Amino acid sequence: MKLYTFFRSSAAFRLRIALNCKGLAYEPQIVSLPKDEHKRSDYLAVNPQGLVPALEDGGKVYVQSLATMEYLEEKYSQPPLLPAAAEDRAYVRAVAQIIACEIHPMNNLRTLRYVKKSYGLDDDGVNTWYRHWIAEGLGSLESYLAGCGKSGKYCFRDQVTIADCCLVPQVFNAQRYECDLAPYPVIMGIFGQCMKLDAFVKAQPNRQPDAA
Ligand SMILES: N[C@@H](CCC(=O)N[C@@H](CS)C(=O)NCC(=O)O)C(=O)O
Repeated sequence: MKLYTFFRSSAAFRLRIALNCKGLAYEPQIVSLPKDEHKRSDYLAVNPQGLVPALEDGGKVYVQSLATMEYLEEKYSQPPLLPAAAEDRAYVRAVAQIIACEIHPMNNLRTLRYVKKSYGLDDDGVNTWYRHWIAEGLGSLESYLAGCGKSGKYCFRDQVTIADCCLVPQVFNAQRYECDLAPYPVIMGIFGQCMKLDAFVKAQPNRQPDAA
């Protein structure tokens, strides 16, 4: 397998965790976002959307991290990253989507570049935008996790799932932007438990070959 990845990409980080959890080896193909390598024609030939990550397996390319994690789950079922019961799967997918569909797009590189350029924001202005959407997104995620009563060591009881693969990179991102994470004890408790696991530790940004 080849993973088109960038060390700071939280969507690529999700896949690195999922691949590690399933014990699947991959060859990293580095696509630098600050150098705009994701917009080069050779990468657009891999992923026409021009976004990282993309996963190549068996000569086929898979894009969109949630869809790709579902692909991995179907093709390489062990250990499972989804619970057995339909209602629990729906909960895990909801947690993953709160992060990947509601929080992450507001704070993506192209969004930050756009608000900076179009509204003449300086770095403080961009950080205010970033922290606003983190506070709103993590606040509602915290309420959802606490209210559902399904979380345990991880987002779903004591089973690592795709929800954790999404939660940990989002917290890394929020830490990078120095967001106040004290209001989210459930999220931070899960984060702490995940970061005791090799699969998560090895996938973190500063352990990647392009992190130098
Ligand atoms: N929904 C996509 C998001 C992919 C995405 O936005 N990746 C970011 C890096 S985390 C990216 O390539 N950004 C480039 C840009 O915004 O220009 C997924 O889950 O794969």
